[in-house]
Amino acid sequence: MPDSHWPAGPSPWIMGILNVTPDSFSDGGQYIDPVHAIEQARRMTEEGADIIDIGGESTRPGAHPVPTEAQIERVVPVIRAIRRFWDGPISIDTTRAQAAEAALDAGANWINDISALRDDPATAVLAARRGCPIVLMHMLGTPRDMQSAPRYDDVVEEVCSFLAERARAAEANGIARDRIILDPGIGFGKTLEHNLALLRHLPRLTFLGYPVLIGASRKSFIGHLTGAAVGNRLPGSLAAALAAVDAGAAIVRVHDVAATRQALTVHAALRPR
Ligand code: HH2
Repeated sequence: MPDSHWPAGPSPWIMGILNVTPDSFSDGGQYIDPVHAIEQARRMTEEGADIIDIGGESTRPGAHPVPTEAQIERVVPVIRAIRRFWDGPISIDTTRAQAAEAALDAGANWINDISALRDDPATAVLAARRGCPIVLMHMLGTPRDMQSAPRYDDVVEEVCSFLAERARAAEANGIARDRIILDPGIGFGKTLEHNLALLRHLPRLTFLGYPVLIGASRKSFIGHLTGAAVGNRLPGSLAAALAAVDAGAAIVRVHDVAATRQALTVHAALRPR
């Protein structure tokens, strides 16, 4: 029987980003008005998004936390409106259980927790109770301080061990193994070299046996490699998405859905059969 929590088609899946925030790093303020947010969600579903990821709090380097109530006020009306025209997966990007629960009650059915259940232990209980897919992401520090000289002895090994441990903790809290998605957290407490190592060695993460999500879209490492400003990083974002899919990523989290869909379609057609 099809499970309505997952997209209908096979992976790789495109997760379209909807930041209902005034200050996100690449589209801050564009969708803080619910009318614009709902239009953008509709556009992304028409362009081929498999999942919509809605956040009411920016996690860009240096960002301050947004009170849970404010997150709820931003995302709930938008989720309700999307549910009137779309029945695919809607993910709530939050680390707070109360915001996640309000979003699930409004019609969301995934949780995207960039703290991997460390920020609010109640999120694990909620995810277990609701049986929803949950993204566990690696981050060193917090958005406020994560980019101040991040250090690892072996970034790939440390990120994989951390995520394996968080997946075990999730399962110990009653979250089913087949609901867990892992994400190395590109740009979250990582230098250019750390991000590149994680992307180059992605099979070491997919080897753990969970679906892997990669969020590389428009991120700073593309600017560091190419000099492109944040609004001009689509080519680099597409290259990163294709490389991630080649390395086994099941989900790419992107701002530019139509372009990513086209790139993935051609890329899939060209793969040796
Ligand atoms: N990246 C961002 C936010 N949430 N969630 C997951 N699972 N993986 C990511 O890589 C990820 C994420 C940051 O990007 P964006 O949403 O565009 O910006 P902001 O946090 O400034 O709203």
